Amino acid sequence: MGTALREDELNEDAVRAALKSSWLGRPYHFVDSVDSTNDQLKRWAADPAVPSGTVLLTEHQSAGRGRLNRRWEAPSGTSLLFSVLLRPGWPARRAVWLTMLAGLAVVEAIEATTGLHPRLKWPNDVVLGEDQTPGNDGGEDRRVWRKVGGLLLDATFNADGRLESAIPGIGLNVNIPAEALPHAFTPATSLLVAGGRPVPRRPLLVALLECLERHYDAAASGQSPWHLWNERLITLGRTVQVTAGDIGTLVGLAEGTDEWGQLLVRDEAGKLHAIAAGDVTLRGH
Ligand code: BT5
Repeated sequence: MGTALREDELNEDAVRAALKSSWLGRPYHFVDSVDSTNDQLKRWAADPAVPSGTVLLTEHQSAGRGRLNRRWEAPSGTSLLFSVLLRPGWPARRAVWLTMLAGLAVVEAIEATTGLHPRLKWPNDVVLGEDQTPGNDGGEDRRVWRKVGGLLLDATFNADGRLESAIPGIGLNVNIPAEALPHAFTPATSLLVAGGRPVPRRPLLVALLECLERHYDAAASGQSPWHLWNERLITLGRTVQVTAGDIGTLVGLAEGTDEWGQLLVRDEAGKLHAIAAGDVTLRGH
C-alpha cells in the first residue's frame, strides 16, 4: 500500500498522533457517517461543556449542506468533511472573520501539502484555476475557475450582541475522480483531478487545523484577517453578475471588498453596492 493510502486514515488515533495544535482539534471526533457535521456540532454546542476547538469529521454525510439549504455532495471516503466549534465571544459583526479564517486555512494547507495554488471566490468558495488553452500562461483572465471546496458558517449570538458560537464547516474535494464529481453550476474539481495524483488526506487535515488555529489566535487578539483574505480573492477588478436575496441580480465591476467582507460592485449607472451575501459569476474574459 502506498504512502498516499497509508496517510489517508482520519480516525481519532491517527489524527491525534499527528496534530500539533494546542487547542483546535482537541477534542477531535471521527464518525463514519452523520447527517451533516455542522448540524451535529450545532446539537453538541448546546451543551456548554463541549469546548471551543472541538472538531467533528466524517467520511459520509446523508444531508451535507451548502448555503440556503443547498446540498453538498461527496462520495464516501474521498473528501475532507468536517466542522469546528468555536466560542469566540467577539462582537457580532466579526462573524464574517470566521469565514475568512477558514478560507485562508484551506488555501494555505492545500499550498503547503500539494503545491497547488487555490484561490477564494467570494464569498465562500475555494477554487482552482485551469488555463483554457494549453500552453497559455496569460494570467487570471484566461482561466476557468473550478470549485474544489466550500465553506459554510453557522453562528449564534447572545443577548448582548456577541458571537456565542460559530461553526465553520468545510467540504474539500480531495480524491474525487473526475467521473464522480458532482454536476454543479460552478464546475467542480478535486485535488486529485487538478494535480493528477491522489493526495493523502491526513497531512492536509492536520495542516488545515494548525493554520486555522494560528489565524484564529491572531484574530482573537484583534487582528483582522481581511487583508490576507482579500489578497486571495479572484473576483476583484472583474465584471461580475451577483445574485442576492435583497437586490435580485446585478451586473457590475467588482471593485473590491470592505473590511467586513462585503463585495463592492459598481453598477452600469455608477452606483456602488455593498453586498454581504450572494452568488457571483464572472462575466467575460
Ligand atoms: C458551500 O455552499 O459551498 C458550502 C459547502 C459546505 C460543505 C461542508 S461539508 C462539512 C460541513 N457540513 C455540512 O453539512 N456542510 C459543511 P454553496 O456556496 O451554497 O454551494 C453549494 C453548491 O455547490 C451546490 O448547490 C452544488 O451546486 C455545489 N456542490 C455540491 N457539492 C459539491 C462538491 N463536492 N464540489 C463542488 N461543488 C459542489
